[in-house]
Amino acid sequence: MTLIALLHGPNLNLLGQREPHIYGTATIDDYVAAATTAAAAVGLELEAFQTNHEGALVDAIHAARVRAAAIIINPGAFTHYAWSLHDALAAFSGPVIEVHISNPNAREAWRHTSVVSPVATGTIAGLGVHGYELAVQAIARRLDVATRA
Ligand code: CA2
Repeated sequence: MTLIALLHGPNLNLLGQREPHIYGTATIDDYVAAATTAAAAVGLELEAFQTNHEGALVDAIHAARVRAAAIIINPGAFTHYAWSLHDALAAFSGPVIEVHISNPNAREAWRHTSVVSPVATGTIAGLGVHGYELAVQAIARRLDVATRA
């Protein structure tokens, strides 16, 4: 079965526990469950991983190169400065969708830069759980297009 790697960066394990005015009340398990359901609906498998460590996220991207057809990544605050993620994602050949729960562009200026966006197929921000479902659907569409081409 075709696998999507869903990768989460730092502090996202705290979702639902603090800052509900920004991130809502859904937990990371709720996000993973919604994405898994959306993936199953289009015949895709999804494997989720969360870490607070930059190197572990780089390792997970490398592992995805041989296991996964696509990546959905919410790099958390690494989004804004972790060039190691940029380089690792650049070495991944399938679709990469960058997702954010909030809309970083509507927040502090330091969140307006993403070092991940230049190597992402697309970015979805500000739509919470729905954004993760859309990311899965975008990947399904891209992979379909790739097989027909
Ligand atoms: O909106 C997003 O998904 C972000 O990637 C979330 C990151 C933030 O640094 C990015 O600018 C945008 C932060 C995640 C922190 O999540 C928490 C959740 C609950 C309590 C504390 C932090």
